[in-house]
Amino acid sequence: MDVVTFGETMVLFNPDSNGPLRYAHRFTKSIGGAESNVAIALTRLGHEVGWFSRVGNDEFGKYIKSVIRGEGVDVSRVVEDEERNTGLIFKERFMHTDPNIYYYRKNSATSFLNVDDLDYDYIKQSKILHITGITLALSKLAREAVYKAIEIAKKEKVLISFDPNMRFKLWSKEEAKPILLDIAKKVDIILPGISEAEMLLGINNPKEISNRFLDMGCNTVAIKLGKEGCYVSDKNSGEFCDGYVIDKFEDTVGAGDGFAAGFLSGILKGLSLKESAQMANAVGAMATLVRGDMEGFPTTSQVMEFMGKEKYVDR
Ligand code: KDG
Repeated sequence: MDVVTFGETMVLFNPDSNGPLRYAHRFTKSIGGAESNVAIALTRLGHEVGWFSRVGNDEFGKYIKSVIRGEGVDVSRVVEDEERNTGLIFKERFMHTDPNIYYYRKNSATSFLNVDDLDYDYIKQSKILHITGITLALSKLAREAVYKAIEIAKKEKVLISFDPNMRFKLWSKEEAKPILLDIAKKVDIILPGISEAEMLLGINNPKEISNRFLDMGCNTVAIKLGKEGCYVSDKNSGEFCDGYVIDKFEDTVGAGDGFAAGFLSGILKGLSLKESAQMANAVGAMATLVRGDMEGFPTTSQVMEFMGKEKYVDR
């Protein structure tokens, strides 16, 4: 397995029309979850990926498993909870801004994800363990599971990648900050957005942010700068990498996960830091071209074409 990741995936109801949710009558059903988004994106890029979670033993839990399995991600370690329901997520769309997100995930099955749901050998045999701050925010149990997974990965020399993925609807800045900083000290690769990094460190200069994370013990830092691209660094180098200009995007949710997948894919394929950053920017940008959190992730040849590195023959 190239990457193992875990966290909450919810059934996502995306209204077919714009405007306040109370006036939306038709919805497109899909799934949303930062970690499964990364898993799906990596699979499209040709990697072997495992995702696990605790879902309800209900129709929605079965739907999530079947969608993610259908994408080619291994879901063999997903636990079905007999007592709690699968979480739900609704979007509310407006033309001029990012969608509003409404969660129905309090006390969901995944918030009962716990250390007993971790399969030691499953984590051990992967090259990268990818975790996000969302799982840390779900509950004390889920947080303990993240700490345990990190412990396993460190013991078995599995690289750990971490996207802080701040979700202020799940926890406050005061609660999140010490925990996210503590995790940042334990991981190899950190992929914060610039505003998340600013929230964590109180500085907004990408080079300084990056140095701080490197000093904490991270080996690789990729700071997402939105349409400006990213700043990537390791102990030997640091550079800005331009983003792709998207004139008309459909849905920005999932772009950060596409970025993470593109970056990890680059690392797994042995690309340079700069090339991995370009791949990350491209996959992140392409995620915004399609409505839905994971539908827009490209295959390798699609992303190559987008980056101008391969010619697509359409007929
Ligand atoms: O990163 C995108 C995810 O945030 C989205 O797909 C849903 O996991 C989700 C969340 O908690 O918001």
